[in-house]
Amino acid sequence: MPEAKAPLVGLVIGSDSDWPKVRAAADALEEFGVAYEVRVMSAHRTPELVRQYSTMAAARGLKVVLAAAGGAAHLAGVVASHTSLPVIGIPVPTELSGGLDSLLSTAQMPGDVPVATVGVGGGGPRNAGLLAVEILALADVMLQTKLTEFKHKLGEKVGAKDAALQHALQREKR
Ligand code: RP5
Repeated sequence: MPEAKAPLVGLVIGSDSDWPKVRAAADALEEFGVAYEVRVMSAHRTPELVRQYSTMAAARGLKVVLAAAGGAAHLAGVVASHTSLPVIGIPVPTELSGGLDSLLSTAQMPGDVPVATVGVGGGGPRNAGLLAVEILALADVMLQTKLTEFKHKLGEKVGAKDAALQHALQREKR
């Protein structure tokens, strides 16, 4: 059996209930072959664990931390308070205005403690994974090449959609 690669990205989630809502972040990392780990820990329920994990993250070889939480979502901010690694916050949708609480509590950090926050729901979690890939690609030529191909394919997909729409519109006119 091949040895598992050491994780470069840590994805921490406030609860196991967050996993289905944010696993697109992990899927994006998989797509680019980036090694990652997923851990459940809570800024409120297990504050000491969050402190230990964040403090040790860089020494363990992690390069980026993704932190997903919902409601009073302090997880990303607390992680960022204990590490100088880039932290990407993923606000998890809730019943309060679709997750406005999560969005604001993740994004509205005070100065000096940055958390790069992605959108709540929709493409947000996937973008968090992709942003982590882009950060890693700064020092990884293989990842840069994969990202270039990825962007190229995006362009092709949009081009195909445009062509299909033009075709459909022409048919409607006939
Ligand atoms: C937050 O509380 C978690 O990130 C989750 O979004 C929310 C609810 O957690 P559970 O009660 O489902 O464990 O800390």
